[in-house]
Amino acid sequence: MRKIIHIDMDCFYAAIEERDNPALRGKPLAVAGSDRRSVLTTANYEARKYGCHSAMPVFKALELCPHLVLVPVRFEQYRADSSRIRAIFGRFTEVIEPLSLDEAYLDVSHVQSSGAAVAREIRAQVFEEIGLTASAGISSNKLIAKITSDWNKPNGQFEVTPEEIPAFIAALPVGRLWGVGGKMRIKLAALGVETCGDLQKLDQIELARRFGKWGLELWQLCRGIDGRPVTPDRTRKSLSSEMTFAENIRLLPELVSPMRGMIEGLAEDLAAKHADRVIRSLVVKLKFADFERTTAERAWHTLDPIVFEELLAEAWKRGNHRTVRLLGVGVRFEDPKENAQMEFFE
Ligand code: TTP
Ligand code: MG
Repeated sequence: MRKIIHIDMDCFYAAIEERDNPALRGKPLAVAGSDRRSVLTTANYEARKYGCHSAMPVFKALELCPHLVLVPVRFEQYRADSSRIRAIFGRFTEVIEPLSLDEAYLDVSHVQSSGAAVAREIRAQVFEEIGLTASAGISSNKLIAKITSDWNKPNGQFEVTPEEIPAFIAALPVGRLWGVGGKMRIKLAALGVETCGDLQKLDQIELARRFGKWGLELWQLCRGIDGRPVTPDRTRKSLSSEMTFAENIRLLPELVSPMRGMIEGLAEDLAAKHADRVIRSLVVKLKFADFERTTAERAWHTLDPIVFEELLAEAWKRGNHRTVRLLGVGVRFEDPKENAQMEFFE
């Protein structure tokens, strides 16, 4: 039986700011960019009581909580803490899969002690040495470990043993499953499905018919089955988002405003989950009415909307008056291993 732990630091950036500046402790606090239109990267628990949360615009947060203390982002510090925390994980296992600066899966199957004991020990060492609290979920697969890491958040942990999985999953709202977002939830609700237990009543054929390959994955997930291994070397090569239009787009300017929204979403995703990666290039993809696709790409290191617009114009031209059914924007990352080598030779 595998022993998987998912660890997630508690209000990570805000906790670091409180640790480094005791005057901030006990006050509602948020970490935000300095740009006029910037959004909160995170809020501490004091501020969350007022409804402040990640990705909320600063002006909105101040409406909810006028005495909210705002501090600027210090990525270098967060990265440094993140790598010290990872080093602590490394004392227990080599099988570590980071999901972001503050989150990781650990496979501790080979460790003698129970998963819960290992998680408790890791959290104690992180608190002792780094001065931050973490929460953990423990189970025999990634799916359940991830879901349960915020069950007893902050500064807590929750274990679901293999015997407990069937009862645990049956009561779980389907929205908690990986990949079941707003739209999917609405579709499922229309079928009378609220919990994973409800979903278990649909057989594989029905799920495949309605949702394709994803339906088959759902069939497993709603039973608490997840065989994905913890993969230490998972380095993403790119990150992108795509939008298929309800009606094909006829004019180039009509693509610009949806593209801005997508770039903002991408920026949030990058800050939240890939802050440790360096951008190598920007990419715009179009799919035309006849399903032919084209991509335009340029070496660039920041999410520059002007560059995206130039790439969009370039891709658009190739359409030669065809209408557009899908727009994608994305970034390609530098390979961190290549960088490590370059540093070595310098
Ligand atoms: P999370 O783990 O999602 O949030 P958190 O650690 O702040 O709070 P929780 O106690 O609920 O785990 O994200 C980790 C860090 O990533 C967070 O401190 C700030 C950053 N982040 C962003 O920059 N933008 C975002 O939209 C989110 C969700 C997080
Ligand atoms: Mg966190």
